[in-house]
Amino acid sequence: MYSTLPFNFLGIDTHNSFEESKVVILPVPYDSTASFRAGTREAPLAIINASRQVELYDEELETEIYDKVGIHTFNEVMPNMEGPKYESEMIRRVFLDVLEAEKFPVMIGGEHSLTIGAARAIKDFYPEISVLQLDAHTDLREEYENTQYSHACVMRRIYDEGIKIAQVGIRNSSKEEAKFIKANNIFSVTARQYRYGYYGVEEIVDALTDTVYVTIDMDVFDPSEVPAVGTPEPGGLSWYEILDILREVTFHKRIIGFDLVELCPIPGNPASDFLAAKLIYKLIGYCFRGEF
Ligand SMILES: [Mn+2]
Repeated sequence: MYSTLPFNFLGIDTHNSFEESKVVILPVPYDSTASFRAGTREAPLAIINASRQVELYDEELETEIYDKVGIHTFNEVMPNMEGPKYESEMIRRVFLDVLEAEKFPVMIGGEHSLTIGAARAIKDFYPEISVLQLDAHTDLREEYENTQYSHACVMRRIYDEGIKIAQVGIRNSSKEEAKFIKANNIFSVTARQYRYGYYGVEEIVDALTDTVYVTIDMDVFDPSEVPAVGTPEPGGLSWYEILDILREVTFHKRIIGFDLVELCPIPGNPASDFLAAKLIYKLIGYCFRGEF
């Protein structure tokens, strides 16, 4: 005897159709501009694989989240080989379709440049959107390695759209980026400032508009918890610190979608993949808990 689980996020065989789901998972296996360890294109598959081991009952929210909201998994979005500019335009159109259908998009990257397309689509629907970025890097470069669409430029492109941004977990920034942050008064909190209490969740909430998109670069976590990233920076935030931020922000703001990017799976070491899968499920639960 053997049993099979459907190959979707969580391996669920009910509450998974597009029609009955509020949440749509968008796996985007794309990396082209990674600067250190490549391989984020492997992440969507690894995370979906790991998600099939995630317990459906959430011990904190005391419910089976999927059963309340419905979670539909899209087929992988085929990469556009013309380059990250074209890829982000394609992601913009995918997001427009999902938002048009009044669904809640959850993108699994892939590299961080994908978020440019997501933010542009979201701004069409929600002009007053702000973006909460959990990341080790500021990603505010004007250009990197001859492209304005590098993972290192993602937040600069989003800022250029006139979208308010707030970043937390930072511990790596170029001199130019640091200047840009000061000159434009951008809310940018380092991991150290957060860990030692110079800034708390309250300030993060205050820095955002009422409608928020969240982008999680997995290198925001400490490499002891998430070693599987392209650029493992020491001194990252912990599972519980990240959950505290997300719990509070979702409590006070309306989240209209999120992405999780830059996981770079290490074969034979599924801990990071599993953490990513569980984080996605938790955050879906936080975003919808008011409706349970
Ligand atoms: Mn990033």
